[in-house]
Amino acid sequence: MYAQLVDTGAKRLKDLEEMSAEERAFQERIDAEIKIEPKNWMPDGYRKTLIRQISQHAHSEVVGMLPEGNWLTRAPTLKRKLQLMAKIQDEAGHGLYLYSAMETLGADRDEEIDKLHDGKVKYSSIFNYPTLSWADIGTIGWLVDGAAIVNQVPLQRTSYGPYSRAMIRVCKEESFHQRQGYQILLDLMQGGTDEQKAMVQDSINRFWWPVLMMFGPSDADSPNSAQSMAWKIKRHSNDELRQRFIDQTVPQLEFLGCTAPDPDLKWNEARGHYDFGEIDWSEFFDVLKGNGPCNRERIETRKQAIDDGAWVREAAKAYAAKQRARQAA
Ligand code: FAQ
Repeated sequence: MYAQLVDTGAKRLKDLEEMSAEERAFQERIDAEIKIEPKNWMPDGYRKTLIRQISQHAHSEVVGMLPEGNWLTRAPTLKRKLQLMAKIQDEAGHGLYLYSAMETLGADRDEEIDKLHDGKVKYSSIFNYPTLSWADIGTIGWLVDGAAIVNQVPLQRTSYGPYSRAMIRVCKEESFHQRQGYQILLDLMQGGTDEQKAMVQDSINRFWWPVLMMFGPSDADSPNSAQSMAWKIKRHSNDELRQRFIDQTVPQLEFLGCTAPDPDLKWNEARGHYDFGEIDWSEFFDVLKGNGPCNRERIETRKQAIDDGAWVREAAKAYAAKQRARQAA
């Protein structure tokens, strides 16, 4: 089993015999599907990879509140506003579970957030695109949360216990997000004016390709995948999950009565999957470098939120100090 992983990995991974006793016990535990817990011994690389992935994931949840937050004051009805508010609050909660899971690995939350604000670490590329119409709120719920679900369902079985348990809870909430997004689009497509239907199609046209990029670079260009899969942090490759998402999503797209901006998208009977066109990876890497339409605005908004919230943190600290003094007296 382990030998197979070694052979398929892009990086040369060690054989069991080459490992120290600690490393071997660790890998055997992973191979036996026993979760790694915070107090267990783990290789430095495993810890670093998890801190990288979980912190990026947490930052994505938090920055991901901004595109939808843009429409809170303009939601078309009170019901839609409440649903959107609940969804955005869920994303804040996901960020908190994930930062907590990251802290169990010895990382410091404030330091990791500083790295985000200094542009030293990444968050999901998708949140650097603007939300130009109300239909974008439906599209984000349906496609962005939909892609997040496809990526996160296997992460429920990731090898690190706290991350896996956080994902179980997150996935339940993401399902509601996906459905509320799809419902927004269905209502617009089934009961809307021609203008509203055009707004939905325009939104799908803008989000389709960036959503496919969410799964990360193609397998040949994914430096972390081989090791992360050997450690069972990732359970499937980026391309496998991208294909799964497309296969699941196209029937929903057809039911809506919309199309994807991809002339090569078609069912391939022999493969049992949809074929799709070339992704423009230069756009993806450009967004990662900070040159997407909203990168600068997103980070500035997050920094401003930290500054604006300083008085809350100070008040909470003063209150806690007072409580401690009372208890000590
Ligand atoms: N954006 O070697 P790989 C959500 C980076 S869902 C930016 O393949 P890996 C819910 C990658 O970090 C979104 N960077 O890397 C929501 C690496 O750079 P590094 C968050 C990306 O880690 C919905 C480099 O490219 N979900 O927030 C992206 O093995 C609506 C090479 O890539 C997660 O984070 C990208 N799309 O695989 C919230 C899921 N893709 O660090 C609000 C957990 C790749 O070496 C509203 N993460 N990169 O400098 C994962 O599953 C993995 O980290 C992948 C990337 C699959 C994203």
